[in-house]
Amino acid sequence: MTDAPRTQRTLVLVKPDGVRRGLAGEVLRRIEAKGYTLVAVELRQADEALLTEHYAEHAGKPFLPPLVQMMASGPVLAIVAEGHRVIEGFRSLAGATDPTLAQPGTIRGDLARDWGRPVIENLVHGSDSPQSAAREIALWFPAL
Ligand code: DAT
Ligand code: MG
Repeated sequence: MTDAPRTQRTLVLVKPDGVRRGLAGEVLRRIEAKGYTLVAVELRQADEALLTEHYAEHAGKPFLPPLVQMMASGPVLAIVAEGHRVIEGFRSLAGATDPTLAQPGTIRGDLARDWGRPVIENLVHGSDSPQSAAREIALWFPAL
């Protein structure tokens, strides 16, 4: 099974909370089980500069400093996945940002919860548009 030629790529991150809890493999499993292709997979310790750039859209928001701190608290599994409509497809697999409200059946709905900390810990990041995906893939995997 292969995709039509004009396919799409997205950046997925298993955040440090997911890696710490041993859920990196479960996220990869769900991406593969859905039928998307893995293009790159790398365990990485991100620094503040990369994370501030990654979350540039959230500059000035009160949750940005704790978010960057949490994202730098341990390694992340950085993934590029490919397939027709994979950007919205992975967002759908991930579920809503707030893990308390994320639907059961989604990664966040099944596996994440709100711990009452300053930043929401919700296991995964997924690019939210073709523009974000291109920017984020260039940032995390400049060789691609
Ligand atoms: P998403 O990761 O669903 O694209 P986002 O881009 O709006 O969500 O926010 C990035 C991350 O920041 C999100 O995954 C969890 C955290 N976050 C978002 N809104 C928050 C808030 N109001 N308080 C605390 N953390 C928040
Ligand atoms: Mg986002």
